[in-house]
Amino acid sequence: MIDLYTASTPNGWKASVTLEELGLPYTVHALDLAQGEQKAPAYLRLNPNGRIPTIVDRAHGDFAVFESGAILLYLAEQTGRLMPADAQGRSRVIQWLMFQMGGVGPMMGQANVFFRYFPEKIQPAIDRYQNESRRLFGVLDARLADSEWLAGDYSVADIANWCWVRTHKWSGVSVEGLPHLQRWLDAMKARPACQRGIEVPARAESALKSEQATQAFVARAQQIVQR
Ligand SMILES: N[C@@H](CCC(=O)N[C@@H](CS)C(=O)NCC(=O)O)C(=O)O
Repeated sequence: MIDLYTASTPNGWKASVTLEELGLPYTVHALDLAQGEQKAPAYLRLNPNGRIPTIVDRAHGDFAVFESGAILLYLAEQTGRLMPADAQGRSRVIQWLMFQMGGVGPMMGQANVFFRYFPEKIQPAIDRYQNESRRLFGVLDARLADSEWLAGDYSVADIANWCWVRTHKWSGVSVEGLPHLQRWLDAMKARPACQRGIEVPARAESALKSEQATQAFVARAQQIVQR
């Protein structure tokens, strides 16, 4: 049995979508990020970075894994699924996973901070992170022009990238003119495990639904960013 400590965010969904794809039983522990539950001493013993997600593998001596990319690799390696076993196939998956961890996630995350959460609108910072996110979308689009999935067969690399790219409107970054990325976004969205995974720990209300919903979401996010 796996314990999953998470919240309704792209990094959290990466873990829950992977667990859903693998059909592994898991217990969800929802953390209230605005209340700072991720900084509680007991949680910091599992995740020294004080962020979500974290898993604890109860079947293997309560082994804790933090960092979403490391969680996806651990689950893939434990099950022998969502990543090939040969060195080159593994490397291909890890390359596109690292592309998300070092590029798509941080750039979209900072686009969110400067476009949505910072009270001051610093236009060069907004432009920098939105443009860089869009450039990375172009890299994904070019890859997906040649390949159905990012790294050969469907893998944790697709899951990691999708959980971020699907939130592109919140970051203010368009996917217009990127037909292969759009095709892949649609294919990912159609997968039942992806649909279930993004409802963990709870179905997230769309922050884009109304001005009121947007403001409420931003207010909570500001509490986290300013902590
Ligand atoms: N590199 C980490 C990033 C995790 C991360 O930034 N998680 C965010 C939610 S998406 C978080 O916990 N934020 C709370 C905070 O900053 O205190 C990972 O991939 O696991």
